[in-house]
Amino acid sequence: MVERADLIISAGKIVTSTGASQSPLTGRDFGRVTVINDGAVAIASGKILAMGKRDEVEKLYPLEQARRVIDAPGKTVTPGFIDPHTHTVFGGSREDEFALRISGVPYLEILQKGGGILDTVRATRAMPYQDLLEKSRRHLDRMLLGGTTTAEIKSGYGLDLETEIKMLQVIKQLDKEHVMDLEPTFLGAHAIPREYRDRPDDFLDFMAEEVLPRVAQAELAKNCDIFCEEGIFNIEQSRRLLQKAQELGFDIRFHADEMVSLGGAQLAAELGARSADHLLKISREGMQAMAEKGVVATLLPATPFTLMKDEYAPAREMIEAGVAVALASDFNPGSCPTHSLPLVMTLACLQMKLTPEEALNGVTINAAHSLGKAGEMGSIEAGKRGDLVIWDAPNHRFLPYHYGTNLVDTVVKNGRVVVQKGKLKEG
Ligand code: IZC
Ligand code: ZN
Repeated sequence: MVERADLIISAGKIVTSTGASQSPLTGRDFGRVTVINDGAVAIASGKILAMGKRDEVEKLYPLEQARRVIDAPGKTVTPGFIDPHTHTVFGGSREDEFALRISGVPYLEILQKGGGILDTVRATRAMPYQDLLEKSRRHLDRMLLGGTTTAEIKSGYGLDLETEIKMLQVIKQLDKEHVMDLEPTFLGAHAIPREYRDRPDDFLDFMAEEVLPRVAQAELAKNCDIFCEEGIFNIEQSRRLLQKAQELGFDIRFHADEMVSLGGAQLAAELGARSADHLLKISREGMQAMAEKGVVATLLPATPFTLMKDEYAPAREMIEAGVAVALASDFNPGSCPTHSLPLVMTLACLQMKLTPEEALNGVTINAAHSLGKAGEMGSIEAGKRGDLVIWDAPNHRFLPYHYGTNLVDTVVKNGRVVVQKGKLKEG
């Protein structure tokens, strides 16, 4: 019996990784994509039934039987983009800090003086639940309009029990209400709040012994993160919190070796973390350790761009060393206020010398691996979720090349058209 498709999309080009759902793409394979000219994708019950040449797909799933057909000649279809590192839930905004940084004040100095993250902590603590929910929903809408169909979101602007839980509840509610899939991460150890300024170890004990178990018990987060950085939390403190999190069943992913080479990459390998993120200052040993243990390096090039750095993560060296590289936005109100993964692709190409194919795999299949979700998303293959983007672009290289303009035409999430002609579809 011929199964009926709910949706058939045909397009000038379909571009996706194939056969990489078991383990992330590394080395030369990281630059490989399958390009199908005059291709089609058939979707039913939210899942991909088939992808291939248009005539072959249409033979299996006749057009006249499909509930809906979208024909996009001259356009390019990719998997829905996946953003595996964001801080999307927060109160307030920090454009004054932006101006300060332009005048030469460093990011960490602003934080040490009680601004930066601590400024957002004040605003997030003060913001009622419903307002925080609506503000975060608007950010998700903007991500979706830019082609992001799944995002990880961290807590970390509460730094107290009540507000950390409030943030995680917002993420949980948005995961239910918003069309995007959301992956919650507990980042209670994001900074040291003023009330613990001279007692960082007491703060860490509080997070590890009181807050973390409550989060686990309420099943409010799947992952645990920490800002492992000079002047924030050191390697010993990070190991202590992350080990405790593992005992409680959390997956580990954390901010590592961003500004100072502390050995965060080695710690990620030692603990068997799913991902270590940023890594501008990763050492050779760190790369080898991560490659051996299969820890994904989630790189965030829009952050050094925003912080006006001359240095980016040594992506080419990591790829040569066999490390799996994924890309993410780091969307947050301070060090990276962009929602745009296409912009991240551009920066990955221009500043870290990724090829456009590597950049595409970085925001799709390897991003899915960074979240442990590659079995269900990250490529256009039968059985995976029907998460696709139709780009107003003649090919995939156009995406990082033609930057600063939103090229999204249509977004399909779980088989449903949710963005049409660049606009959100209501309801
Ligand atoms: O709000 O500045 N780096 N955390 C670690 C951030 C940047 C977010 C922020
Ligand atoms: Zn971050």
